Amino acid sequence: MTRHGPESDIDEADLEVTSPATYAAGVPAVLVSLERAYEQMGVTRTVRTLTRLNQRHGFDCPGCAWPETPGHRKPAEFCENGAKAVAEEATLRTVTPEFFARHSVEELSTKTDYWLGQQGRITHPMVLREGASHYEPIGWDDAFDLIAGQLTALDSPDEAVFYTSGRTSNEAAFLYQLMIRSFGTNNMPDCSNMCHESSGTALTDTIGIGKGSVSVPDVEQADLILIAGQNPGTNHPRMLSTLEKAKANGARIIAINPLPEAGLRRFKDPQKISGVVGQGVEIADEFLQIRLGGDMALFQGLGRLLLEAEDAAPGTVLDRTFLDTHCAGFEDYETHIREVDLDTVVEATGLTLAQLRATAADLIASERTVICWAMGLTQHTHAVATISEAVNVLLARGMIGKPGAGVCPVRGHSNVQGDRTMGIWEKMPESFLAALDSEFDITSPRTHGFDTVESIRAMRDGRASVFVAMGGNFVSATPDTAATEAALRNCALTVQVSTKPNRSHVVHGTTALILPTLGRTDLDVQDGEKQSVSVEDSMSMVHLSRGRLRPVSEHLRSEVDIVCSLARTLLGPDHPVPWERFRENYDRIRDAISRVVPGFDDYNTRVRQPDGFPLPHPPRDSREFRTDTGRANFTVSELEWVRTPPGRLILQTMRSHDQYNTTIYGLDDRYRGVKGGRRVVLANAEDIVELGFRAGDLVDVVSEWPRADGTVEERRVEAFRLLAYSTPKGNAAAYYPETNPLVPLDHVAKKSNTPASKAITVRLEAAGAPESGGR
Ligand SMILES: Nc1nc2c(c(=O)[nH]1)N[C@H]1C(S)=C(S)[C@@H](COP(=O)(O)OP(=O)(O)OC[C@H]3O[C@@H](n4cnc5c(=O)[nH]c(N)nc54)[C@H](O)[C@@H]3O)O[C@H]1N2
Ligand SMILES: Nc1nc2c(c(=O)[nH]1)N[C@H]1C(S)=C(S)[C@@H](COP(=O)(O)OP(=O)(O)OC[C@H]3O[C@@H](n4cnc5c(=O)[nH]c(N)nc54)[C@H](O)[C@@H]3O)O[C@H]1N2
Ligand SMILES: [Mo]
Repeated sequence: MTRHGPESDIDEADLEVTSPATYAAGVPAVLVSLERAYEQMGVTRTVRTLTRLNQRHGFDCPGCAWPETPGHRKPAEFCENGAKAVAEEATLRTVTPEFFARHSVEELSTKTDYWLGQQGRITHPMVLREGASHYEPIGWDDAFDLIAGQLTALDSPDEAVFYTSGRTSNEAAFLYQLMIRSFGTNNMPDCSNMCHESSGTALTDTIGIGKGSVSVPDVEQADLILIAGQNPGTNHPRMLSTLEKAKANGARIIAINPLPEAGLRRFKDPQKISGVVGQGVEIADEFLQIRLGGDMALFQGLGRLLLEAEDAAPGTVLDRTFLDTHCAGFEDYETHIREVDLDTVVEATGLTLAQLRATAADLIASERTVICWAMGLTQHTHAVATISEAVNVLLARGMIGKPGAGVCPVRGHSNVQGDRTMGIWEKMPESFLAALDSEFDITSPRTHGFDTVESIRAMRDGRASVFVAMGGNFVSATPDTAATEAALRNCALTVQVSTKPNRSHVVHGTTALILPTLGRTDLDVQDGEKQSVSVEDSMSMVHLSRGRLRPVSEHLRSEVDIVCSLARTLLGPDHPVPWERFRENYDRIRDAISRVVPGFDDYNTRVRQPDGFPLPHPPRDSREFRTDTGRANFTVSELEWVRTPPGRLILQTMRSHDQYNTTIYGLDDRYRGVKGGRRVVLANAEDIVELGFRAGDLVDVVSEWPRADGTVEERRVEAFRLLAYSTPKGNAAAYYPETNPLVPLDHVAKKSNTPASKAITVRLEAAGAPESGGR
């Protein structure tokens, strides 16, 4: 089998393993953020950016989607990883036409995403012409002509695919989907397909809206907070401050995770003296070290224990008034959940009956419960059912639509939720399309488009041949790297609107374009006027973001500009949408949005209020549930969980502390004690011995995927260091994107089609055998 993908980052001699940290943030976090910032931006730019981060009149952090605390903001409302994200974007390093002249695409394709990203910001639009070995500069107008020419030559608009990553502003996203629908397709895959699609699907079916129902003050007031399948210390560090406040108010916090993540154990707020010298705060009161994919069983088991407690003390556990007034399907749920076998729950979760009973008791004692979750719940084949079971438990106790209680899917990209609100979705509802059509006098296509996995299949099979990406790194972020790379190479044209080089520039179609764009931190001036954009956070708050930094190159264009200019070329001068007027002044885009998207009335005025404004959320605001039954729906699902076949492990693919998705900041995972390398597999010490290895061994990881005909499809990554780590038996963990070659394209969540990246069946083989190509 041939080695796949770029060379390894690891210099083996550098890989160092220490015991995992027991606290998050604190002094090392401050030092790391300043160090990274100075290194990339220099002192002046560092001061200018970090003091503007998440401030009113400043820019929204391009890190995660956790909201700013409303009302008062600390002078430094950011975290270590937010500062790293900013440093990456505001870097003074540049990737110029000379860079592309020096390095052939073939050479660049041997580099890792880490190396590529570290080169800096792209300064000029670049083209790779058919058969050429190097990217060369191209004028903006020529680039738009090239794209428009290829798009209009297609037999059908449905042969084009338009991807969106989740940093794109509301204004750019709205115009982008408007251009795509005007062109005639709904092929709009986005990063959300790989992220919280399972949450959106489950929540829309159960409570009638695919967004979280709590605000920051709700979390702060909760009695009980369950945090399942989420690593906030690394991925949402500002959430720890909210949790710390909740704790100070008396909240009990239960972490549900196969790994003892540092941020969930102890948090030192670097902005408080106590955080510097003290021991920090124990965030989690209880840690349920659950087996991968065991959460559905957990919530079903908890449901059964709640019903039993209600039997023992009728009228004390279930919220009968809420059930009678607002819910549908409780009787079916009750019948089904009474049959749940607790022994199976114990086996599926790896938890003890005592832990289950204690958690049920906590749920019963709490008058205000919040359940938070992220990728540990959404990236499983039974993710939608799992999240629906979490909702069942909350509904039974009346925990939606009252202060201090509710569902809290914690979003990833800073505007991934806003992009959806703006219409970036392959299956927007008729109400949205009708409003769009009447505002602009266009006819949007009604057939659903391709999501991410479907897009890969379509390009692979030749059903789509032009790929345009508004941000992101499709090649590295999507599953089944070999299949995805083949799919993109199969395209006639691939176009990436990007800030920095990544693998999606060097794995390309016959012709390829890189269009360099402004980021959040950059000053955006159109026709002499400074422009602001807006974003929606994980809790449906919309606010303005304005960059201040002088762009590293005069050739960069804003995403809004790129969309408007391309649209004018593609759709012609007579198109009814006033593209040029939109480009000149983003207030005009917001005015149009206010007429199309519900909840945005008076957009331009309200978005200029100090904390922005909240979008309506019927369950949260008035216990109104716009589902098929007009009520909050209980869900009945047959229990599914993940079994480990003999001699195999179930592998989750996750983030280290030193990366932003496919952007790798460095090679250390400080909290987990892994330093100087990313090609590692963390496994239970007993498993390592039972599988015939020793900790420290170099292994190949081979995933196994059963074909319909009974044979097994294999995928392999080579030369990973095997490390003993605290995780349930039968489970293992490794970093994404390096392990994406292992994720089979068809291994997806039911209903949401999200790649099941947290449960891959693998076996380990000794590396180094000549035929395995290991090092
Ligand atoms: N610094 C930084 N911040 C980020 C990102 C980043 O890469 N870097 N990415 C952003 C994005 S797009 C997203 S979506 C979020 C991601 O935020 P997370 O969802 O926190 O990211 P992951 O690293 O995928 O971590 C998944 C967590 O779930 C646990 N887990 C895995 N499987 C299971 C399971 O079956 N059950 C349970 N209970 N737990 C499980 C893992 O051990 C891990 O703690 O972060 C956002 N913020
Ligand atoms: N195995 C596995 N796979 C996963 C996951 C996992 O947990 N495991 N997680 C999934 C998840 S949750 C997500 S969200 C996806 C992430 O998928 P993507 O969103 O596609 O990937 P990113 O790495 O966030 O994209 C980084 C690139 O975006 C560009 N960029 C940065 N800022 C801007 C900007 O302001 N504008 C523009 N136009 N471009 C910009 C830069 O060129 C950078 O290289 O990955 C998914 N893939
Ligand atoms: Mo994400």
